[in-house]
Amino acid sequence: MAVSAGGIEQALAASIPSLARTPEPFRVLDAEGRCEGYQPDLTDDELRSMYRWMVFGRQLDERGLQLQRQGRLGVWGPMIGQEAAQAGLGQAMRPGDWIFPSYREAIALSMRGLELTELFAYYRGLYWPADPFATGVFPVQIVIGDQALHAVGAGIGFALQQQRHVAIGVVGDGATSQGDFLEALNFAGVFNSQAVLFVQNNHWAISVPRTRQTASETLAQKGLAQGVTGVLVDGNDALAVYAASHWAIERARRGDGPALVEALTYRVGAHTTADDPRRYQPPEEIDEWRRRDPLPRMRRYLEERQLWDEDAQREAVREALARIDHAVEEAEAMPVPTLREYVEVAT
Ligand SMILES: Cc1ncc(C[n+]2csc(CCOP(=O)(O)OP(=O)(O)O)c2C)c(N)n1
Repeated sequence: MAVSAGGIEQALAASIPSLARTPEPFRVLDAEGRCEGYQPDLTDDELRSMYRWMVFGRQLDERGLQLQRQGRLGVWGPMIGQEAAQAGLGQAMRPGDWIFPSYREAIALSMRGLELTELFAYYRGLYWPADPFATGVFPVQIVIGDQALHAVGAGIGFALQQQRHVAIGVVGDGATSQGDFLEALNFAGVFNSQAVLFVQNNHWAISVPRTRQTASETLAQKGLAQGVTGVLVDGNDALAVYAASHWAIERARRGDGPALVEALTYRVGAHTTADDPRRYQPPEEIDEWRRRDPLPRMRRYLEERQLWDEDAQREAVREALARIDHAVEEAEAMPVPTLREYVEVAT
């Protein structure tokens, strides 16, 4: 049954007080992709576009791994299994918002306007050619958790300048144990930063499982002690992630406070191409999460609403591969910069 636009967010807002405190995440789609009661506040085109980005991410991962194995990329950090978390977040951001990412957010960054050529150039060991002020996409952060500080600082800047933009810092579960992340949360609360910290809880920080990472029952509740609203959401449910992110981002934009969104998902692939997860990840755990694959879940929802079919799927894959091939070609044609050029870019 279709309910009024924004129905999901009303339901979400009603459950906010408990969402950081219980281990039960906010969810819109059931495991079969059925929508439980309300329809999202998104047009048919937006829904299709979100899913196309998820398909793009899946193709990009496959190609990224191949390119690294062929020696054409230095490293690749797969995001397989985390596509819904990223597409939901990317869809909720607006032009003028800034994103401070880790190394596992290619879908969200592409949705915000980062050219894939620029990402490939970076992973080929060139510099970061993208202008963050043109797209709002800041360079990939390798130092775990630092980007939380940058996002919160930018969010304080937006507030001071009375600009209605929001800064989003994206980190993994492991990053939430870092001092930088916890200090960022504290500053966010004290200075009412127009920031949202978005945690992709993929259950592993390389070989350290979530259970050994922190005794906190949820990561979202880490915000509560700092006066930062926490929201726990099913990260494999693109519609729920969109609703939670949109709610948090629009609230921060109004100056009503920062938020910490925890998207519960799973790292189905390796940490990076330099890792062998077979040495530590239980195969039955991977199998269990493979069954919760966010792509078929979203696809079934779209098919049920007659917004998707086999032809659309074929076209989405074709479009993704064309985009990727074009970017590979462009990145491989980029000259290796001289030392002087490196220094000029860095300063
Ligand atoms: C300050 C710091 N310490 C350690 C590392 C090495 N390192 C790289 S990735 C990683 C795990 C991060 O896990 P998580 O935050 O959960 O993100 P994920 O890789 O799972 O997306 C670590 C410890 C680093 N890059 N920076």
